[in-house]
Amino acid sequence: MKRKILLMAAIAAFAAAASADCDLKTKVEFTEPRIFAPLKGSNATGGFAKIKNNCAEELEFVFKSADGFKAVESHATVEENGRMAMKKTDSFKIKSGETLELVPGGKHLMFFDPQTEIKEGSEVKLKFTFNKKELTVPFKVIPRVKK
Ligand SMILES: [Cu+2]
Repeated sequence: MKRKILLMAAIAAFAAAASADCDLKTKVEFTEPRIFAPLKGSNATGGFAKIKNNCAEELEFVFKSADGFKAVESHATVEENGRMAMKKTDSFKIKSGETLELVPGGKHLMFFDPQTEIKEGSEVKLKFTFNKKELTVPFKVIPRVKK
């Protein structure tokens, strides 16, 4: 009987270690989180940032939603038949200690159908999940062409 209890304790300890909670707010570092202000007449725009994973484990992140936009997607840019094309992806993965760069012409976030005017200089709140835990990050709206 005693042995069984010890075994169960060991399993519980292992389970706790496997889902070791990383504090996303302090361990996931966003540098220059930004969105291009949508051009007039366009219903889509892009978002970019550098995202560093300071957690001990690999993080898989999913872009869930953005305030003021009807829909969002994560995209990678791939070459197809000599042309660069955007491809939807369900998530991005960042290894421990590594930085993912979301840049124009590379991996990026996409926003569709703004429901309100997305003004330059304002902030849009983006919701992500990192290993299924939610994190909200404000992204700054900037002009598409840097003045
Ligand atoms: Cu795209």
